[in-house]
Amino acid sequence: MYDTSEAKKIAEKRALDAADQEIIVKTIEDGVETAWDRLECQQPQCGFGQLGVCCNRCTMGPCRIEPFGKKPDRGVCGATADLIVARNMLDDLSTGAAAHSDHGREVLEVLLETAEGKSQGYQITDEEKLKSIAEEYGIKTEGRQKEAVAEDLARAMLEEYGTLKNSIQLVERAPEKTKQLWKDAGIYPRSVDREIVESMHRIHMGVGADYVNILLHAMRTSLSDGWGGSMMATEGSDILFGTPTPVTSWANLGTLSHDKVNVVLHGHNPVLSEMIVKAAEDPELIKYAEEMGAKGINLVGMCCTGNELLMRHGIPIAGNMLDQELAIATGSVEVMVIDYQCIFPSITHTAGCYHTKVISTSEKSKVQGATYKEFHPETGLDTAKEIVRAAIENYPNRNHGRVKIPSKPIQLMAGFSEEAIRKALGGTYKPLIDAIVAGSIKGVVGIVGCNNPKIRHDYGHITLAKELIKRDILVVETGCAAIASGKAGLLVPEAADLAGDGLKAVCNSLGIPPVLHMGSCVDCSRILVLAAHVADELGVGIGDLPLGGAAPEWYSQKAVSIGTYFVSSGVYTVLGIPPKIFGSPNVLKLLAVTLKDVVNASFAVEPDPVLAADLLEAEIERKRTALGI
Ligand code: XCC
Repeated sequence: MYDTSEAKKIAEKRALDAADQEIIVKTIEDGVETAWDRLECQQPQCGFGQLGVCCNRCTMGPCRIEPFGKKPDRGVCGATADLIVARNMLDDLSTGAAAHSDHGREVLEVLLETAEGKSQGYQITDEEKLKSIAEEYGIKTEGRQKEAVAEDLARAMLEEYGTLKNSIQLVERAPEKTKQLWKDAGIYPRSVDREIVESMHRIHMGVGADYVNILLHAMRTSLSDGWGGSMMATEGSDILFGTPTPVTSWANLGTLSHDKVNVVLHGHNPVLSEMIVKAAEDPELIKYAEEMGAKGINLVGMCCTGNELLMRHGIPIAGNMLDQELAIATGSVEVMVIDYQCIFPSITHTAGCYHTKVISTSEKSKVQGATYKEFHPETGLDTAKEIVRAAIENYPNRNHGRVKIPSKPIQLMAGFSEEAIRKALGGTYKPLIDAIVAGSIKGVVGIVGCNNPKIRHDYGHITLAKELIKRDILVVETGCAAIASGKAGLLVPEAADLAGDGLKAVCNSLGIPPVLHMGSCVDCSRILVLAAHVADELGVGIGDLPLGGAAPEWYSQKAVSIGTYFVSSGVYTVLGIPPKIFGSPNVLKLLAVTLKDVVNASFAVEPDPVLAADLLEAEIERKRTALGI
């Protein structure tokens, strides 16, 4: 057991944010295990695994390759380090692509059921977007009911998952030059499910034994995610729930309430949580909460479900990935609703230390110890009301003596969809392009991805974002990176004071923050669309633009897919956590060097965020010079 000053020192090492530190101290005092404790218990982590040279695919193994040039240099089947590393990477990437794309499929299924009049509580909110995407798909819109158009569109988009036409419609949004590069390299994506299934085939023993060929398929699979499954998740959600527009709200664990029923919405897919937002406005349920002694119902988001609700409704966001256990440890959460992805399997163990109930809602994502309330669109609103009722009924079980909630939530601005950014610029990207040409904005970097207890919570995101804006580089963000910036106060127009003179002047004239929150992780597709529009206006490929990407604290297979579709689309991307590829110098060289000749972008690994900013700035300068600006 630690005394309080020791606990504070530990908390400072673990997290950057003061509100997080306060609750980390509480976890230590309460004896509640967190990811940081589990990481310590895992030390030393397996070196073979970290280098990616461990193969556990078949029962001739598991095998591992000696990384320093000695024996064994092949697995039992004969696979080399190059092959093992490449197959492992394709496996990780395809898992991530599958997660994004399957989420997209579920959104489209709700769109279809809504169009057919079978869902409960849903409606088509953004008719303009419905119409414009339907037109992209060649669906007739004139004189037709929105439901009829939506039905055709949902079917056409669902068909993309296994389409026989060997192309995905939304991929057409990429600039001509970029698409030609993909065709020349043989990585033009053919369908969403096909690339993922083929990945599983290719990593079977005795199929692909050429690491280059395997990595090319990894690029194709990632493109089917970014320009396919993820983009469909974003667009389908916008049609159903509205395309985000700028909104102000609050972030950090201080968004939890002392006297209201706290419901935390955690995961990725907004289809159920959208109904919970409706349910929480039900006067009968609000009255019920008051009868149970609370002052109302307080919804807060977490991770990307939180981002979806923040972007569209301004629901406050309690935190990012490493905050999930901390939220529960405040002792104030009646219910944590989980859908899927990035939910610690131990979450019910954490909840068991307090009165919190975990309610799982997806058949794919059941968790032992959680209450399971299966979600179906036909009964979406009823299920949502049941969940809110369960939270209200748990309020009397809150032990107020064990509650600690940080006092100061931080204000933020979110809702910067691609459409909203374009509108803020006056309807065209010309002002942004002019600012880039004039050098007042040097370029744009997308900071995306997760938290990872291997790096001080939010330190990588915040240090990099501050460093870039100081250098007049506009930052756009999604996922846990964006939440980190919210907590750190970078998502408000006043944060422009931290930017260089050029960027500061642009932000002040538009009234926007220097770091723009563009949404959840599937909304990295919004960044692609933005890049495509700018490239089209200039008549170049995405790879020609002064853009960069970064994932300073990534942990997830989904981030492998995002990073790879960024690079494949032409965006140089710096990773703060080394990927599991260092056991193969050939794979490393291909990803960090050779790819530049193929797509004019590559990966880099740099754990120090200040040095990462140097790399990104140098690459932005390289592209500016090539453009003659
Ligand atoms: Fe998950 Fe999307 Fe990563 Fe955050 S950023 S830890 S993947 S919640 Ni998506």
